[in-house]
Order: sequence, then C-alpha cells, then structure tokens
Amino acid sequence: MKNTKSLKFSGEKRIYTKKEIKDKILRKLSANGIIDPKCASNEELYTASANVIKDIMIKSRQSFKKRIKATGAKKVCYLCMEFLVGRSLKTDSDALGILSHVESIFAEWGKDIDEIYAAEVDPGLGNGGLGRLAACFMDSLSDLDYAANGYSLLYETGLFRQKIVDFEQIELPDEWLSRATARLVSHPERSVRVRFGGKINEKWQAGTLEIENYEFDEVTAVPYDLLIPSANTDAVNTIRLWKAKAVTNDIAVGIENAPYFKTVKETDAEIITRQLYPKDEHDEGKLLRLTQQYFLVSASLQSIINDYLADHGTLDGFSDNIAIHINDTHPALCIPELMRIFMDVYSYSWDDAWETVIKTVTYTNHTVLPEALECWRVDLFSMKLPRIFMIVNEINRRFTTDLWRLYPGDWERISRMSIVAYNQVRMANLSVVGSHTVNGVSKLHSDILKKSVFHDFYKMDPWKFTNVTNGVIHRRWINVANPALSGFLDEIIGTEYRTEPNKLILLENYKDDKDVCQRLSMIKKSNKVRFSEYAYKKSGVRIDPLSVFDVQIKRMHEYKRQLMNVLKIIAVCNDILENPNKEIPPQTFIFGCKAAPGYVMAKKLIRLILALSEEIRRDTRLKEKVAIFFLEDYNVSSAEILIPSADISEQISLAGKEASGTGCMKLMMNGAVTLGTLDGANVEIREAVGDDNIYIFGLNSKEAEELWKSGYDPRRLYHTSDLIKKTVDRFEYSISGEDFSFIIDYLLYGSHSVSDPFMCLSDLPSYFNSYNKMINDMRDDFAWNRKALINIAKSGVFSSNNSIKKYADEIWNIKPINSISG
Ligand code: 26Q
Repeated sequence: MKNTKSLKFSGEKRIYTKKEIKDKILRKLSANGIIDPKCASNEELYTASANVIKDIMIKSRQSFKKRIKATGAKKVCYLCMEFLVGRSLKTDSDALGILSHVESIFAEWGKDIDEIYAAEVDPGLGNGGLGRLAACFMDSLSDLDYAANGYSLLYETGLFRQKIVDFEQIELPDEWLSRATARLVSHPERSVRVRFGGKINEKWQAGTLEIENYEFDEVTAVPYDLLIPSANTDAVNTIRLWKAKAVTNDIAVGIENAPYFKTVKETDAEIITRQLYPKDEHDEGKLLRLTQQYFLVSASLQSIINDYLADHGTLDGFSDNIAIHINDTHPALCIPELMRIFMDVYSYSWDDAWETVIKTVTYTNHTVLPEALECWRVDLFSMKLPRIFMIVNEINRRFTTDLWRLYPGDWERISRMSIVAYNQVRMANLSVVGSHTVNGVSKLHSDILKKSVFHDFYKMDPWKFTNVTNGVIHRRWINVANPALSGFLDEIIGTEYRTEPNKLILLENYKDDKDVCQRLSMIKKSNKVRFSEYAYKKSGVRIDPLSVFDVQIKRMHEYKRQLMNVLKIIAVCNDILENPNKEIPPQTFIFGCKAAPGYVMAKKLIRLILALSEEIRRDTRLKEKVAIFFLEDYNVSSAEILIPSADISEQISLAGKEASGTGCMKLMMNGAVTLGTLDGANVEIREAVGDDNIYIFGLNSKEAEELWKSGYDPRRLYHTSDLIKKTVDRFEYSISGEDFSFIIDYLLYGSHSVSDPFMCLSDLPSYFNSYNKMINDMRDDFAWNRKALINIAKSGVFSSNNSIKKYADEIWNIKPINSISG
C-alpha cells in the first residue's frame, strides 16, 4: 500500500486493497443494522458500496482541490440543462481501480454482481445526445486532470419511463430521486437565492446608476453535487445540481429585505425543478422552461462567483481564471446574468462587464433544425426577467449600432442578426454575440453553421467559429459495457488503451490475423446471447442470438428516419414472400426510442413499429427469418447491454440534419459496422475507417438541399421505382389489424401539399441496396470480422478525451493540473 502523505500533491491516486474495501462496506452495512452481508438485499449492498465510493471520492476531492489551489489553475464551468450520467457503481469502481475488488467481494458473499449493479437507479436527467455528451465530457475532464464543474438542475422526475401497452407508448413518471441519495452530496450551506419578476427602479446615485429591484419573487436554490472521479489521477470534479425550494421565512424576512419581496409559496417554488422537459429538438417557449433556465444560470453564476471571491478576494481577473461554457442555447441567459451581477452587484461599468463576458463565455450549437432554435416572446421574457430583459435590449442596441456602422443600410441583414426582433428574444443570436467562440459538433455540422444558420455572423467574425467533433467516453462504452472485449484487448494490445484510447489503433496490426478476428466474432456472439437473455427477462420475448442484430437506437424523430428503416424491413419481407427459397440469414431489427409525449407523428411511428413486429411474429412465412424487437424504455443502462451486441449500426438521418450523433461512435467502438448517410459524424467515421469498412448510401447534404429546393417529387419516384411502389403499397392493407394508410399520405402527398420533409423515398432504393450488400458481405465471416476489427481499432479518434483536449487547448485555454508546476 502506498503512503498517502507522499501522495498529497502528486495527483497520484490512492489505490485501496480488497480488504480495505471489504471492511468499509461491512462497516456501512453494520451501521444499517446488517451484520451478515450474505443476508443483505441487492439494494442494501448497492447503497453500502455506493456510500463507500462516495467517501473515497470526497477524500480524493479534497486533495484534488488542494492541487488546484496550489497551481492556481483556470477552471471550466460547464452549464447544461441535462446531464445523462447513467449508473455509476461500476464506472466509479473502475475509475477508482477497485472494480475487481468489489466484484470478488460480492462473489464471495454469493451475490450476483449484475443484480447489484441493476439495483442502482439510472438517473434520467436528460433526453438524449446532448445530455449524454455532457456526461461523457465530465468523465473526460476528470480523467485528463482538468479542473471542471458541471451545473444543472436536480429534477425530481427525470425523463419519463416508457411503457408499451397495446402498441402505444405510455409515459410513467421517473421517481428516481429518493433512491439516489447515495450518489449525491448536499450542501445546504451553499444555497443561494434567485429572483424573478418584480419591478425595476433606475436611480442615479453620486454619478452612478443604481438598479433597485422590488416586489420580486424569490426562490432558494440548494446545491447537490454528483462526484466524477478520474481513472488516472486523484481528480474528482463535480456536477452541481440545483434544487428549488421555497425561501423559508426565518431567513427570508431579514430587516433589510422585508418590504421588498414576497416569498414564493412552497409549491410554486418547487415546481421549478419538478420535471425535466421531455423534448428534444423542439422549442415551445413555455414560461416554466424559461424559469428553469434562469434558475440554473443565476444559481450557478452566484456559486461560481462566491467560490471565485473566496479564492481571489476580487472579481478582477475573472476571465483569466474561469471559462463558462453554455451547452446549446438553453443556458444562454448566462450572458445577461453575468452582466447583471458584474454591474448591479459589483459596480463594474458596462464596458468592463462586457469585456469579461466575452472573454469568459463560449457556446456549442447542437442543431440546425429551425424548430429547435430557441426564441422567447418579449412579453413573457420581460415579465419574468425584467432586469435581464433591459440588459438584453441594451446588448442588442449596442450590437445593432455596430452593425449599422458595418453594413449601412442593409436592414435585412441587421434584422436577421438582431437579438431582439419581431417581439422575440433569439437565444442563438444572443449566444453568438455574447461568446468568444462558437462551435458545432461535427465537421459537416460546423460547416453548415457557417454556411446557413450563422452565415451572417461568420461573415462578420469568421475567427469565432470552429468545430469540435463529439466523442464518447471509452471507459464506459468499452471497458464497463463490454468486459469481454476489453479483456481481449488487454491481452492483445495491452492495457494502455484504457488511459490512452488512441492506442486502440494497435489492434489494426491484427486485421489480417484470422484467430484474432475469430475471437472478436466469438465475443460478439457472447454479447448477443447476453442481450437476448436480458431482453427475455425484461419482455418475455425470445430473440435469436444467432440472427443478425440490426440496431437503430436514438430518440424517435422524423429527421432520424426510423420510418425509412420500417420501409426497408417491409422491402425485406416482400423479398422473402416473393422468393421463399432464397437463402438469407435470420435478421433481428432492434429499435430503442422514446417519443416526446406531445409529438403525435413520433408516437404513431412507434405504433407502426410495434404493429409490424406483431404482424411478422404471426406470419409463418416470415417469422423464422425476420423479427422486430422493440426495446422498451431505452436508456443508458439498456444501451450498455445492447450496444456490444450490435452487428449493424443504423445512422440514416437525412444528410444535413443530424448535428453529429454519438450512438454511432459507441456502436463502432463495439465493432458494429455503420450503415448510414453522409450526415453528422458518419462523415468522419467514414474518413477514419475507409470506404471498405462502412456502408454509405443516399444523397449528400448538398444534394438533399438542392433536391428539396428544386421540388422533391415523391409521386414520380413511386411511379418509377418498383421497390418504392411495392413498399408504399403495403400500407393500403392493415398491419396487425390497424390502418396505417396515413403513411401513404405522409410519404406521397403530405399535409398542405408538403410531403415528407425528410425525403425517405429518395434514399430508400440505395438504402435497401446497401443493406442487402451488407447482409451478403456477412457471408464471408473473416472479411466481416475484419471490418468490425477495423471499426474498433479506429474508434479511439472518437473518445471524448480527444474532444475535451481540443476544447481545453483551443477554446477554454485550460491546462491539466498535473501539467502545471505549483
Ligand atoms: C428546448 C426547449 C424546450 C424544451 C426542451 C428543449 C430541448 C431539450 C433537449 C432541445 C434540445 C435538446 C437536445 C438536443 C440534442 O440532444 N441534440 C443532439 O446533440 C447531440 C450532441 O451534440 C448530437 O450528437 C445530436 O446530433 C443532436 O441531435
């Protein structure tokens, strides 16, 4: 065992022995009255071990904080409305180097380790890609020894749990919080207050403008921290989650405040963090959402500033020491709120405050879909946030004055670039104007931002725009999710890839080694058996583990084109019915997706998948060869079991619409081969693996845009392609007794004469061809396994460690603590 004292400033992690861990768990159990661990329930064992891990991390965080202080390192504050962190008992044990201890201790006690992992609640604090990305980034920030804090909300209920009843998605509340205490560290003493509404008085006092806010509503924000450990050093960063609470009278009615504000009733306050909005890519402009955003921003900035003042005694030098990142526009109120605090509370001038904001704030855009670009009605905004509205207006006035100088008379451009216009506050424009760097999340997406959404801004300040391609944390997605693969990799290429994922490339040396390829294929098979057993346990449905697993897992959305996948499945079925003697391998089409509760078309598409699944199951001509499996309540935990089992990774969005995608990276990392369009990160996956190891089809983004502009004509396609006609005609008949003929309208005619905006039919023939080619290529076992191997070997590029290094060097200007001499 190492001497802890000498480790104090080295950043080296203290590694605990098995005996130490065992004793600690036993002590936690006995504090709860459990003397014999063999009699403990899975929940009790989970809670005891999670608490042991929390203690270790708290200790480690203390030494990490000392290192940060000693080096005076700059820190990044990552603001995001979502952090989809996933379960952590296994990932934290892995990071802390005690995974084998924990597993062997439980085995000694005769416990099924997987059942103990499953006893942990999987917090649904996000909708999908954006939230999961934020979680991967926090893991990488810790692994790479950067000082970082995430900030978000402690939603009482996370993303709804999905239940399927009679082909219909039913949403159940995700009451996760009561079961998550073992992961949270509360800091009531660090609570802050957030103000809403009220009136503003501007007073000139001794030559300076004083802002007086009265009759506002005030809510308490209580912080709860999630701890994020490093696999390489003693770094432990935090994700601070704010819970809204009514201001309690004894603190609230301080003499100086008493006449000025009314306390908010308990229910009105707590509603702010009651629920996560279950939407992605759609903005409805609801007041509660705006309230949530400001609550996150104001509480986080107050906390950042309090910490900063405690360390520095002044706010001078703030932007040299703090980087604030806004993940999409949802926390964009950071920009006016930072102005407010600097000016109204600390008496900085506008110019000094603005300089600080610009030097501190950076922004990532995650979508180009127009319906997802946030705008707030001026009346709502100014009522809820009167002072913030004044500041936004002033930012806009100054900005448009500059524009007028730059582009005299060009009203159209100035109106497009304005932050406040047509009774709307445009959050994307505010984010670009108020930050020093703006990035997209894949090469293609960043190019599209420059060419379309932010073209005017790019013309004005081209240096502001850059790209950082997304990434995923290989630790969770290989080591933890796929122990069979990581064990094999350890054996073949050594364990270095665990800390340096780019080393996965060493596997490429074995691409022509038949034994290695064969072993990979055996691992895939064992993971397919594992998933089949899991699926059976969860749903009672049997999946053939020897069939091809064709997997599409992502939120249900028209642009992601799950419908085109359904059309392909129908085409496969038609083919079997027409050629019953054709030899094809059995295929299982696996879907995992949730639809936003108010998104009618998305819910209908889930219904379609389920009805078709049932229809195939009942058809004796088809059921031996094809099956559809719908994975209910798809979440991070089920992804960890499904992804290692996938053969085909479906990434089929209309080119130009998917900003990046990250599921595509997790799947390739686990040896699935991509079937996709030239969209988002697929473009870079293709660059990495080469054309022989990916199946690309369909229009590219330029062609797609041109086709749409020149007039997409699906009826012509229908009449000229036999494949399309036969596939679409299938909807003339019922599926499992249900009428889906609206799909014909959608694909061929559409509402208001605009048919399918994502042009499924234009890509269907090439999609179907590529799919068939894939199935055909699989016949050559070795050639196929070689493709899988190359995908794994090249996936190091997509480790979030690489993304984070780029953000750190090129955007935030932060350094790993262990690279700075203190
Ligand atoms: C907006 C307003 C009101 C309520 C909710 C929302 C909202 C919530 C979540 C809007 C968007 C989101 C999430 C978007 C998202 O997940 N985008 C995905 O981000 C990934 C990470 O960069 C990309 O890989 C995906 O391509 C992108 O779709």
